Amino acid sequence: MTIETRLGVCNLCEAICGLVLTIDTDAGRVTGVRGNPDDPLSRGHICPKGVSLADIHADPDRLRRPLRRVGRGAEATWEEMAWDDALDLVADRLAATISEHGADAVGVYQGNPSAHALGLFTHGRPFKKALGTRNMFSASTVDQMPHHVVAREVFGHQFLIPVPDLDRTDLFVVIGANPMASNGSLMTVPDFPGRVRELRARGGRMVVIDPRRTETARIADAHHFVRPGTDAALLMAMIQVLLSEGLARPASYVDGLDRLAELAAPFTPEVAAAVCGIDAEVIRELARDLATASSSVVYGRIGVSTHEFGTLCQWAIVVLNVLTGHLDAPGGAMFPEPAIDLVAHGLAGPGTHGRWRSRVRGAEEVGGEFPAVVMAEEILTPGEGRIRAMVTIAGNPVLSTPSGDKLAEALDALDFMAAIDIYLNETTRHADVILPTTSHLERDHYDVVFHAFAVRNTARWTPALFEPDDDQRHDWWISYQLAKRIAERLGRPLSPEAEAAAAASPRDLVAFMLAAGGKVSMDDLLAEPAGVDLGPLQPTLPARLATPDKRLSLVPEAIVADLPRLEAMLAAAPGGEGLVLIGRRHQRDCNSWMHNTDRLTRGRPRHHLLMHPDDLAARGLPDGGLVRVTSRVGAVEVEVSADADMMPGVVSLPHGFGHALPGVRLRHASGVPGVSVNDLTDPERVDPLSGNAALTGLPVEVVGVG
Ligand SMILES: Nc1nc2c(c(=O)[nH]1)N[C@H]1C(S)=C(S)[C@@H](COP(=O)(O)OP(=O)(O)OC[C@H]3O[C@@H](n4cnc5c(=O)[nH]c(N)nc54)[C@H](O)[C@@H]3O)O[C@H]1N2
Ligand SMILES: Nc1nc2c(c(=O)[nH]1)N[C@H]1C(S)=C(S)[C@@H](COP(=O)(O)OP(=O)(O)OC[C@H]3O[C@@H](n4cnc5c(=O)[nH]c(N)nc54)[C@H](O)[C@@H]3O)O[C@H]1N2
Ligand code: SF4
Ligand SMILES: [Mo]
Repeated sequence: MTIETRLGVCNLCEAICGLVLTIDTDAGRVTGVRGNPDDPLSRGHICPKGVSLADIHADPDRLRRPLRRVGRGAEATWEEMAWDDALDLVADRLAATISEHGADAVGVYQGNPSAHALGLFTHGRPFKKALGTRNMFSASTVDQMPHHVVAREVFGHQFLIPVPDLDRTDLFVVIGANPMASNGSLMTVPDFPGRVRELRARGGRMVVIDPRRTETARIADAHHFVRPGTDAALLMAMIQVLLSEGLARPASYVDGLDRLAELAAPFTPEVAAAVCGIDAEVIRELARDLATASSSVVYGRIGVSTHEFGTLCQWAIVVLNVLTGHLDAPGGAMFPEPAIDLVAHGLAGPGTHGRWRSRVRGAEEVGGEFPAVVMAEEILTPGEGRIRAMVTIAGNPVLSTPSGDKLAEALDALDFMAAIDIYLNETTRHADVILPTTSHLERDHYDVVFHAFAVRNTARWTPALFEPDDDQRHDWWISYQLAKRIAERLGRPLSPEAEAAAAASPRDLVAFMLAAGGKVSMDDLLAEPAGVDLGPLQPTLPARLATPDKRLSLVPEAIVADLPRLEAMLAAAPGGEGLVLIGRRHQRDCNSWMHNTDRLTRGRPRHHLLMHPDDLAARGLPDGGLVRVTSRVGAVEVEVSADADMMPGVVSLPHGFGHALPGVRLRHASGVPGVSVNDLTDPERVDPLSGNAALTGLPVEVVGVG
């Protein structure tokens, strides 16, 4: 047995931890995984998921060769195919669909791991271009689309998103995020627990606003329960306090203060308190603390993005950081300067909105895509322009998008479906062909996406640890092959330039983009495999603003036009008797997949509905009993657990469960497949400005079963 030590990377979540792996090179097996203490960003951090990269690598259920489905549903069987045959079949069917029904008859859904896989990032475009469809969807509209809308409207570019300068802040206010479980999002922050310890050691404070006393709330200096869905009122009230008390000190390049004061005036702390459940005095104090701390930053994530007022919330968060004077200042909200800067190099456009509308409900295009919530209706509603073929790329929308059960039915109504995925699961089982990519330890990695959201500027190149088998293929090669074969069939072959770019390896493209950035070269990265430290975040405004006049408007019309809807919500005063449902994440879950590794699934089941003991008692429900949870669109039966950490009136189910489907080969160590919360979430509930699904704050009823 030859044991070698090599450096690797975990790209399962946004923390992008550097790893040290020991490998039995004869057996092609990982014998140990730990955090790399020399990594300038992750500093030795690792979580249980990082260790389980070894399980994914060894998993016999991970797909390595293309599969073709024979039969449907419970009767389906799967046959392996040769790559050429599989690629030709997919290209034939997609090209035929386009020729017969037009480009929009093909829909594409890109899932979360597309943002984490270098090859899908570097080579995704030619494939999508070859298809030419407007029916693009992604996990972004069940996640972070409000951030992009706000970035585009306020900073002039959809990817200019400031992150908390966590390592230097004195006051960190977390609204609707649980980085102790998630390891941070739109805030690449490996070792969140260690960084919070340091924050507190230097006398700083963390305040959490969340309808659940989360793992993050438990280590905070203060936690306030907020009624789900009402944060926009809370945030507006904090803005109102800063402006009415003369505490605002925005930078000289900021416009719109007077208009903002007018708009914020009705949202007094008393008005907000009545709906959000946080005392008016607490709201005032928090606003004052933000303004008077030597540095402070407000940060909000899934709990205020997947929200009926997602864009208003993310806008108000930016506005608060501007008003306190801590946007673009050390310890505030700052813009990372990645070695590959998609914004500076024009590699990504500034963002678009409303160029076209979806066929059935007329939802606006945002950033080149439609809301994921319209997928099922676009497949099922007859007529010109119906989606007849789908491609999913590293996504599991049956479990991750609203009314996933209905989407599953819709997928069966397609003429053809292909999935680029490493597992047979709830979504890919509907595909006619599954094209599996090499997986995490078998491919090179540079994090083009998440260095751009990191709390420290670093860069790192990580070569593949294992050679793939002869019959495996990289994601970028698959994308390129599909692009080429479809383009040929449609009689418009790729141009020589496009062909050259698409045929270049991700490594070549990274080297090229690094050279364009001029901060660090591929050679520098090869010489320092643990990662190159480019230092703490630096002020970059107004130079880096992408607005035409290099000024920042606090009151973009496209966003403030939504304030009357917020006022209407306040007037309707939610918060009656009914229960509302929120989600949750656990450190050992990874959205909807990885529930087949023993390491991550053993121990207490994590899929239960959590409910405050008083709410259980009021309904005469026993702790641990089976309950039926019903929403406007669906119902699930699941065990309920009493949990005093829940805000009364609020219940919680995690997403990504509900694997009990015929034909899906999953080994559940816990033996419990759980239920899918997205059989309850409602595709009609969206944040209208971004098209993002409003997953949180869903009205539900809970009754006992049996
Ligand atoms: N109710 C509710 N729903 C939610 C959320 C919530 O908080 N509550 N969160 C939302 C969020 S933030 C997100 S990002 C979405 C995620 O939604 P999705 O991206 O649709 O779902 P994932 O569970 O991430 O599915 C990832 C898929 O990619 C495959 N995969 C994994 N690694 C690779 C790879 O390297 N290459 C390829 N080709 N495939 C790979 C897996 O097998 C799996 O099929 O879910 C959203 N849904
Ligand atoms: N272990 C693990 N890590 C992950 C993931 C995973 O599935 N598992 N997924 C990754 C992905 S794709 C993402 S996008 C990130 C997400 O990262 P986070 O946003 O940090 O993750 P969540 O745990 O969903 O945190 C959302 C919080 O919002 C709260 N909340 C719900 N509704 C409301 C509301 O109306 N108002 C307020 N103020 N709070 C509310 C919830 O109680 C919850 O604590 O995590 C990433 N990291
Ligand atoms: S926090 Fe865990 S899952 Fe996220 S990158 Fe680090 S090891 Fe991987
Ligand atoms: Mo996400």
